Amino acid sequence: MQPRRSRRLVAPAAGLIALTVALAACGGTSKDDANTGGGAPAGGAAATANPDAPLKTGVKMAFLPKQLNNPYTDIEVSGGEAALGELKGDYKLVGPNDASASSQVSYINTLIQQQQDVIGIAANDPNAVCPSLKQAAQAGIKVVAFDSDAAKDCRDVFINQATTQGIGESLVKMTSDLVGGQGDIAILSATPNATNQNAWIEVMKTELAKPQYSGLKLVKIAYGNDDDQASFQQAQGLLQSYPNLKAIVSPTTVGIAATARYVSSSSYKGKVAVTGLGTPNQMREYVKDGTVKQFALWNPADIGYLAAYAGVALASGQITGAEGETFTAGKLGEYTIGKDGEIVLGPPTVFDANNIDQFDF
Ligand code: RAM
Repeated sequence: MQPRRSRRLVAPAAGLIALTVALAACGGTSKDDANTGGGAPAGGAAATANPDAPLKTGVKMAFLPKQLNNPYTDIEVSGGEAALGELKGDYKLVGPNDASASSQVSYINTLIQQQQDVIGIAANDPNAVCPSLKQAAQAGIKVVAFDSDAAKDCRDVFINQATTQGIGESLVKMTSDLVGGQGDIAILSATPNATNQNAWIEVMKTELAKPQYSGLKLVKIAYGNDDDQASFQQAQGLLQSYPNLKAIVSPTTVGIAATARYVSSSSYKGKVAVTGLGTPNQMREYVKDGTVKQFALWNPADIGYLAAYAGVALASGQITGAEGETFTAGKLGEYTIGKDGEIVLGPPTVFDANNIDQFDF
């Protein structure tokens, strides 16, 4: 469930808090549907790993992120490109401009026709992509889910940025700390079908039910669809509809940046807390102007990097996706595959005014 040795994703810095790595839990609104496949890897159910197999060169790996017009995506796939450069593989990037449930299906079908060796996918919906991913597996293509999981029987491994439990816990704790444990809060999420956001929100709901958070009331979960304008409008709508709102927590880099932009130029600045998951470069100005006190993330480039190493290890027969298998991911070191093919990158980092200038992504 955890990497063999835990490490920070970014250089340690004063005031930086490494969040607790806890048990991982996958799932979300569609999790019951998504998990019915028995957990067999898409293409490797009967295969046996050969840990001594040399890594192949020339592996063709295509990255299919949630959407292309998202700065987070650009950072993620840059790590994949760097890793495939190190591995002498063949990097490709394709993807839709929106993160709607079925927007990735036609891309998967094209990648099958192109006979890619590995597809790396951040699934916009755990199930909508499944039939195509199964066809890819039948064609001998390895499937690495990263960032946002596909249903477990439709991929070989899942690169999780941090444990789902740890991310959900940290989102609630940051929010509670910012509002002194009291008041109405709202979540501004990505799309309603996103596997990763839905899994984090489930953990948040469980956390909010605990006695230490009894002063917090979740009044609304809104969806900005990982679209900047839609997220901006949703933030505005939340603040108008819920006059007692004390915080908006947005577990998406698009949502938190749009919320911070709205709040920073409104009368809510300094009165309503904004937190969630954001990139330091997008959030810097809102931390500097006092709109945002703290937020969290991991280094997205490391997700793409780890996904590429996992993909080439799969294509080389070094791993099959079974629990307990190990492989080395270049500069990130050795990883052990956890339950249900999950590979956890490492703990996220909390950013604030003291440390944000030490990060550039
Ligand atoms: C957005 C996407 C992505 C998520 C980050 C935190 O960029 O929804 O899937 O991991 O936010």
